[in-house]
Amino acid sequence: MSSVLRIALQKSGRLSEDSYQLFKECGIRFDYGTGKLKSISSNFPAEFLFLRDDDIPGYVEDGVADLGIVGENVAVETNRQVNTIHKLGFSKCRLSIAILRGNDWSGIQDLEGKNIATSYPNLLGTYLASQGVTANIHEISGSVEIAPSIGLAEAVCDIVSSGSTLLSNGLKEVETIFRSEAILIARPELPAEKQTLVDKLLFRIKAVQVAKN
Ligand code: PRT
Ligand code: ZN
Repeated sequence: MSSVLRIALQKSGRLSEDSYQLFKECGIRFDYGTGKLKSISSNFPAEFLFLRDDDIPGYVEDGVADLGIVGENVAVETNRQVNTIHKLGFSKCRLSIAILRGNDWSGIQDLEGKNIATSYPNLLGTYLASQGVTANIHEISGSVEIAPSIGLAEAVCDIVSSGSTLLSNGLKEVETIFRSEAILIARPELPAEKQTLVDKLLFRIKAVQVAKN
């Protein structure tokens, strides 16, 4: 049986449109957006799986998918054994610490012993440890920005893009701890015939990127 690459993409969110567009520009056709959870390409040996972004690194590690597209922030936070094979240049953002606008800031040591709300406890924990700061990390899955104004935490650590969400929640960005963009990840130890397909795909992706620059 000939090989088919299984590629996991975010079903619906900030990575989806650019991910779908990338394959389109690579000349790889498949249907999406009809509520389907998977789709076979009509002109390339690939099958696409549409998933929540947080689940993608795990599926790739387990070999359920051979490749996936996720934000670097999610790839690092989930800490799965996957290989980053290419940076894709879209969905750029940063993970930053923010505090109430009216509060003073003299540096990361201000957070010693404080409460910080985040959906990225691993990335934040690693950063604080590297700075020699001990703080209480409160993991929350959404609406992190509201935590300081309701007294849950003195600071947040969240994804920032334009900065308008921080602004509208009365917060100011004081420290960037991680910069992210969409990346293509692969499962370790791809069989040779799948690796050939990955090489073909990468060749096309690079050509698309060169054409855009
Ligand atoms: O449903 P699913 O779990 O698949 O999606 P999700 O809601 O977890 O993720 P999604 O679609 O919001 O984001 C997917 C990826 O896009 C993230 O993991 C990042 O790598 C990247 N990305 C780029 C962003 C943003 N920009 C972004 N602005 N992810 C989130 N945001 C959020 C942020 O959390 C905050 O609430 O947007 C708000 C801040 O935006 P600004 O422009 O107001 O600063
Ligand atoms: Zn998610």
